[in-house]
Amino acid sequence: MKVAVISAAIATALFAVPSVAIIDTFLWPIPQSLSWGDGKLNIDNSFKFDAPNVPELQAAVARYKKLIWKERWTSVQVPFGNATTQNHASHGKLKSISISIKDKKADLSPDVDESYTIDIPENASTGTITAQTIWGAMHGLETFSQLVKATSDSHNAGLYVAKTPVKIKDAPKFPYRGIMLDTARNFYSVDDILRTIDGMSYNKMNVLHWHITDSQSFPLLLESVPELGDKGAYTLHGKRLGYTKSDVKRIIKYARARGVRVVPELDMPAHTASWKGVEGITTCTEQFYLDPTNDWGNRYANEPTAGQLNPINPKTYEIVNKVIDEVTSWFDDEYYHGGGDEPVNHCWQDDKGVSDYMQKNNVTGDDLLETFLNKELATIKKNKKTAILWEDAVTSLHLNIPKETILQVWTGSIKDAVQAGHKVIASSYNFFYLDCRSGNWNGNDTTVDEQVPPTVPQKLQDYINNNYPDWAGNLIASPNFGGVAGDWCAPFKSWQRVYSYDVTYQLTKEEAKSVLGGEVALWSEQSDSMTLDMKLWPRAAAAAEMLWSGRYDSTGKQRDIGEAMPRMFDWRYRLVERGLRAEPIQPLWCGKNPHGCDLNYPWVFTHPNDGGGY
Ligand SMILES: *[C@@H]1O[C@H](CO)[C@@H](O)[C@H](O)[C@H]1NC(C)=O
Ligand SMILES: *[C@@H]1O[C@H](CO)[C@@H](O)[C@H](O)[C@H]1NC(C)=O
Ligand SMILES: *[C@@H]1O[C@H](CO)[C@@H](O)[C@H](O)[C@H]1NC(C)=O
Ligand SMILES: CC(=O)N[C@H]1CO[C@H](CO)[C@@H](O)[C@@H]1O
Repeated sequence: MKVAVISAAIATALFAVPSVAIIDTFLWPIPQSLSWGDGKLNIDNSFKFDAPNVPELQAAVARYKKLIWKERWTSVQVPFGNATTQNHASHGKLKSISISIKDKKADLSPDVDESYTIDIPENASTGTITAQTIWGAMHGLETFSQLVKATSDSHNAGLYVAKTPVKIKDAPKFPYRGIMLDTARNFYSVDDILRTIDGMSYNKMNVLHWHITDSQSFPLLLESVPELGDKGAYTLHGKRLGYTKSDVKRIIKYARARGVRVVPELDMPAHTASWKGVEGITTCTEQFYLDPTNDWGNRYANEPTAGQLNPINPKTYEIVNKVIDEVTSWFDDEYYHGGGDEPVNHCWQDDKGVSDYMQKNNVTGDDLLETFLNKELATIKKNKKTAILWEDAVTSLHLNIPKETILQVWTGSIKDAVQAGHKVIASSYNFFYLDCRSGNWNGNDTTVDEQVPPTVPQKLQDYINNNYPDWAGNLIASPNFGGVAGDWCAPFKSWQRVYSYDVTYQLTKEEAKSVLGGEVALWSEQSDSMTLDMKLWPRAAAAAEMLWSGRYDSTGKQRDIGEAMPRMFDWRYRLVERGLRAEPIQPLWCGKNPHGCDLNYPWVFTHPNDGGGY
C-alpha cells in the first residue's frame, strides 16, 4: 500500500517527487487535510448510511444516497500523475458509513461548528463520518459523494471509493460563505432560488443573501403592508412576479435542510422607488433618474427609476417599522441586511419639505442618512437581529453607525471597515461581482459606435517616440475601441479572478479576525431565470473554495490556481450533471489533455499517463 499525503498545501511539492499515485479524484472545495492511498474499494449494493435520528440529517442522508447512485460519476478530467502506481482493487466491499455527531441539537447559526472528518480504511466494510454538528456532517456527506465514482459510465455500473484508505479532516476557513441574489431588477422563480441553494450546498456555501427589493420592483407580498407588493411587484404576461409568505417559508426550509441560512435585505433608504404602494413616503418619486443636463452629479438615482424614502416623514418610519417587523418574523436567521447603499442627496434636496427642513435645522443629506440608518438599525435590533449594512455609510461617508453593525464591503477597503471597528463581509466588485461585463443596460448607448480605433494624439505619440522608443509600437489605441460598452465594473470576473481574491490582504492577524468571510454578488439588471445558472456557476464555486479552504492553506502557502484548475474543470461538469447549467470554462480538449492548456511552458505536472486526448 502506498499512501500519498496530500494537503493541497504540499501538493505541488509532492507531485514532483517520484511514486506519487495517479491524480484521478477531484474534490471541490479541497479539504484542509486529506490523505489517501491507492486502493479501490467497491461499494456494496446494500450500502447505507447509519446516522443518528435527527430529521434534517436523515433527510440529508436519503438525499446523498440517492445522489451517488444516480450520479455514478466518472471524471471528465483525465487522470494524470505517475502511471506506474496504478490503483489496485481492495479486498471486500464498503457496506456502510457510520455517522456520529457530538452535539445533535446545535442550530444552524452564524457560529455553528461545520467541521467534519471522514475515515475510510483500505479494506473496510464500514467507514465513518464524525462531526460536532449535523451541519458539519452534511458537509462530510457532500465530500463523501465526491469520493464516490462509477466503474464505468454505463447506467448500472458499480460504485467504488477511489484511493482508500482515505482520511479527511476538514473545517471552513471562514464562517460566512455567501451568494447574493437580486430579485428586484429581474425576477427569479422560487425554483430558481431552490436550485441555487442546491448549488450552494454542493459547494459548502452557507448564506443566501436575498436582496429582495430595489427601485425597480418590490416582489415581497407582505401581509402588514400589502400595498407595497400590490403596486410594486412586476407583472409579466398577466402574472404577478412576487413571493408570498409561503414561498418564503418554503425557501427557508429548503435552505436550512441543506445547511444554508437565508438573510433578507430590503434596501433602504435609497433604491426604494418601488415603495410607491404607500403614497407620500418617497421623494423625487418616479422622476427620470438623470436631470436634463445629464450631469451625473445632478442625478436623482443611480438607476431608473428615482425614489428614495423620505427621512423626515413620520409615516416613512411607521411603514419601515411595520415592514422590518414582518420581514424579521418571516426570516428566522440571526442576521438581517439593512441595505443603506448609494444614497443620492439630490433626490432629497429636490423635495420642498425635506430641503426646507435641511435649511431650518442646518443639516446635510449625510446627516439625514445617519438619522435614518440609526432609526432603521434600532428597529432591526428591537427585533433581535444582527444588522448588516453595505459599507458606504461608514467607509465613504464616515457616519456614526453602531460598531455592532456588520459591513459588507464592495467598493472601499476592508482595512478601513475593520479599523472603524466593524466585522466585515468581503464582496469587492473587482473580484466578486458576477454580473460585470454584460454590456450596458442603458438604452440609447451610442458610445460604442466607433468604426475604427481612435488615434493617439500626435503630441503624445511624438513624446513617446522620443522618450520611450521601446513603447512606441504599443501606442496604437486600444483594440477594445468602443470602450467597455458602458459597463462600470468590466471586465468579466473569470473563475481565476474570483478565486484569487485575498480577503485578508494586508490585514494584521488581529484585523483578519474581523473578516467573517465573503459573498459573491449577482446583480440582476441583465440576468433572470434564463441566465442565472450560467452567471453563478462555476464562478461562485471558485469563491466557495477560497472561503472554505482559504486563499492560504494551513501551512501558510498561497493556493495555486494551476493546481485548482483540473479540479475546477471536473467540478463544472459535475455541477452540470447535478442540474446546474454551469458555464464551460475551457475547451473539453483541455481536461482531456491535463495541463495542456496551461499558460506557461513547461507543464506543471509531467504526464506519462495523460490518457491521451480526444
Ligand atoms: C513514477 O514512479 C516510479 C516507481 O516508483 C519511479 O521510479 C518514477 O521515477 C516515477 N516517475 C515520475 C515521473 O514521478
Ligand atoms: C487490502 O486488500 C488488498 C487486496 O486483498 C491487500 O493487497 C492489502 O494488503 C489489504 N490492506 C490491508 C491494510 O489489509
Ligand atoms: C451649520 O452647521 C455647520 C456644520 O455643522 C456649522 O459649521 C455651521 O456653523 C452651522 N450654521 C449655523 C447657522 O448654525
Ligand atoms: C431616440 C433618442 O433618444 N436618441 C438619442 C440617443 O442619444 C444620442 C446621443 O447620445 C442622441 O443624439 C439621440 O437623439
